[in-house]
Amino acid sequence: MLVTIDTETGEALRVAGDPEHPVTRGFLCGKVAKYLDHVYAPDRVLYPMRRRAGVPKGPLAPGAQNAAFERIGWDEALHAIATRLGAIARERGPEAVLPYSYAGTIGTLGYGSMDRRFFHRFGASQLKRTICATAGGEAFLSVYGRKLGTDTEHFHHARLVIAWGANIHNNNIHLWPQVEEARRNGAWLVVIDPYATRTAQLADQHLAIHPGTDTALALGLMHVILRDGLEDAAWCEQHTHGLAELRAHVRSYTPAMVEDATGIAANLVEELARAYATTKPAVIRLNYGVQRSENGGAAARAVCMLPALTGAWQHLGGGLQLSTSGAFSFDSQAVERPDLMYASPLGRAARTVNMAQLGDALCDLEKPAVHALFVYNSNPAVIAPEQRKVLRGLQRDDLFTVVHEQSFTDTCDYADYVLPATTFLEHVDMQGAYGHYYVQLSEQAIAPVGEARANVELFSALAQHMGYTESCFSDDAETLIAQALREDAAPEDTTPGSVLMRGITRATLRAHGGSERLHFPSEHAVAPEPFRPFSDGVFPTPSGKAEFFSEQLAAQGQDAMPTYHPPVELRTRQTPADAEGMLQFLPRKSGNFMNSTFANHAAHQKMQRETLDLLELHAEDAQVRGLAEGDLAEIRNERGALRLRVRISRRVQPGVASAGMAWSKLNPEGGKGVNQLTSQRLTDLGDGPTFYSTLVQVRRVQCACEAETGCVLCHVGALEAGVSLE
Ligand SMILES: Nc1nc2c(c(=O)[nH]1)N[C@H]1C(S)=C(S)[C@@H](COP(=O)(O)OP(=O)(O)OC[C@H]3O[C@@H](n4cnc5c(=O)[nH]c(N)nc54)[C@H](O)[C@@H]3O)O[C@H]1N2
Ligand SMILES: Nc1nc2c(c(=O)[nH]1)N[C@H]1C(S)=C(S)[C@@H](COP(=O)(O)OP(=O)(O)OC[C@H]3O[C@@H](n4cnc5c(=O)[nH]c(N)nc54)[C@H](O)[C@@H]3O)O[C@H]1N2
Ligand SMILES: [Mo]
Repeated sequence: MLVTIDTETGEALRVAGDPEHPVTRGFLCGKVAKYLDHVYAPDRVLYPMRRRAGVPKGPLAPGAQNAAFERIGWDEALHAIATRLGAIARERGPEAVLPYSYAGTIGTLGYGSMDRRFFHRFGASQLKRTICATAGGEAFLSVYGRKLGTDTEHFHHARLVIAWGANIHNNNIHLWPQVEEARRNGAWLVVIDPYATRTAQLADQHLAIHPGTDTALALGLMHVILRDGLEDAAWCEQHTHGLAELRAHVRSYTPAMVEDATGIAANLVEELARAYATTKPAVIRLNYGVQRSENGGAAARAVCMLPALTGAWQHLGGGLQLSTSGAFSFDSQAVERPDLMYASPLGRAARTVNMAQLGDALCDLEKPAVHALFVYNSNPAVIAPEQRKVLRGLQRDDLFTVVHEQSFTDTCDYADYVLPATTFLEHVDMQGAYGHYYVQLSEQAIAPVGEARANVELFSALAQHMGYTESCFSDDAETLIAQALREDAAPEDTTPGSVLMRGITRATLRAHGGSERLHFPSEHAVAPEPFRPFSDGVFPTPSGKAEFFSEQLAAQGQDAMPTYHPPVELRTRQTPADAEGMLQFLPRKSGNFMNSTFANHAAHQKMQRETLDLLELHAEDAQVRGLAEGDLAEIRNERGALRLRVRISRRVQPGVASAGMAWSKLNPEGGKGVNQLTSQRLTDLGDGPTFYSTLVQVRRVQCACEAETGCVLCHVGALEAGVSLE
């Protein structure tokens, strides 16, 4: 990204894509093109703020934060926070403190560096960061051993592109020009998604699969491929493990069985299998949508196996991309210093708490209970599953909550202290990637807005207030970057994984304008440029081959081969023709927000207006419930409830309803979002969340004063009080 600065005021005037960058190629996605709306937002957190005495925790109307919080100085804030954390550690043990962070920034330093050092040294509970990608990640690793994927820059070579649970046009826009180029050269684009995303609408074919049934489809494709002898037998023989077992395993996954499970017609399953196995190069863009359901690990695993069966990795532009993150090997031990846990008062590795079960952690955890929550890079009041329980936890009077933020988010509404964070324009950081193969250095472009401080500075300063004397707490961002890059390592250093980044330093990055391609030298196991991951048939798995059959997973009590289990939600589903029947709910990301980020900006809301605060329902499901376009519907299950206006939509299939993520406090009901409905159940692999395995009831609700005001607010609270709405 290029930032234009006003040389007189030092303010950023404009942001634009870098035309020199081979992946972004001069354009930004719609939401980031408006990034300055975020940097200079009227509700930007500018100063440290302390909750005023007596003001209860809970949703604040936009702009009301000054009534609830008072401005204080940084020193005062840090002193008070350090004192309180210290007292909690003494009284309850340091594990009573829980950090909560995710990917507000994916800068190497901002995501995890000084913060980790701080919490390790403190002895705080460790956060298991599962909220996004662990099920798919484990699935991929079980088959291939390392997260590498088809290079984004090579997708244009493909002649068949399958977007599998991947909303490329919304969520991964910089891949789109590659897909378009491939199509101009005759490629066919197939989208497998229960929802007719923009990507699906623009595709050559959309297979609207029933949610949570991808395992059956992937195994069915393998059934046809093996039945018809379309696998790459020589490649499989040499480079895969467990083909005989797989052959026997997929025998029952006939196209008819697959049709029954997935809703995709048997002849389309046959066609896709043949096209996939015979078109070269064929590439799958698997994204994380597939693994956000209870059997998402098995599903992702089965999909990942397809290119091993057809040998698609051999062809430039063929293969599969889930993530490229395994190519980056920053020195996380040096940057995060997990060894500091042994210097903490705890003197051992602290317990881990799964971030996908924050509600349970705040409400049920004992020995010790969580008494302090330190939030940064995340908005858990919105993005974590089972929102009602999360909010019940955040509301606890005896929970001390600190939030380091750029915007006054829903989570800030529950904080005792809110601290101002810089945006990535205001600090230096370094990025790896999960969609391409460049290491990037992002320079500081403008001075911090207000009194904002970067994550590194915050935790460094807090460490001083805690009295930590280790010199690592004084490292600045430049030093941390040098450590992450192993600038001091000997040239012959061959630490596993460090090979692709050898020779990349701050100096070389800066000489390359901040973005440098990983080095794919020919003398190493990974193939030389043009980089075709796994084309050499070398896999860092237990068998050294791509694994259809995993002894390792079997030893952990998992299925040795991915097996289709109908989702619990699906098993209990009644016929959609029944007004009381349950619908499968897809609480999806919004194309113009970044998870919940940007949801507070008018320009972003305007771009999102097609689905913002709307429930998308198929006409059949609406009709049996007496719902028409614009009606107020209540979506509920045993975990929570939410009211949204109905949008009759052909984007969803019968039996499926969809709504998007946004800031909950901006919802007309105030403080409720789509995660009211989601559960803390974890995925089969990787202990991830199961957002897309959610069953709901939908019914019409009448608002007594509707004629006058169209108000939904008059019923807020009625639900909780058990008052009938009719
Ligand atoms: N605009 C925008 N871009 C983003 C984000 C954002 O919030 N907004 N978030 C970023 C983040 S954090 C991530 S992890 C990536 C994620 O990128 P994606 O994985 O593309 O994201 P999702 O939208 O979660 O899921 C993709 C699709 O999976 C579909 N899906 C749901 N259930 C199933 C199923 O059972 N089977 C199949 N086949 N498909 C299913 C959904 O309808 C959705 O369209 O995007 C990143 N990019
Ligand atoms: N229903 C449903 N829930 C979901 C998902 C879904 O698809 N559906 N997606 C899940 C996924 S894939 C993900 S990754 C998670 C994302 O969950 P989060 O990582 O919590 O994502 P955001 O909502 O973007 O919140 C990030 C916050 O970090 C702040 N921030 C940005 N940069 C910095 C910084 O440098 N320092 C500090 N201190 N703060 C910063 C931003 O202002 C923002 O408020 O949500 C998950 N939740
Ligand atoms: Mo994510």
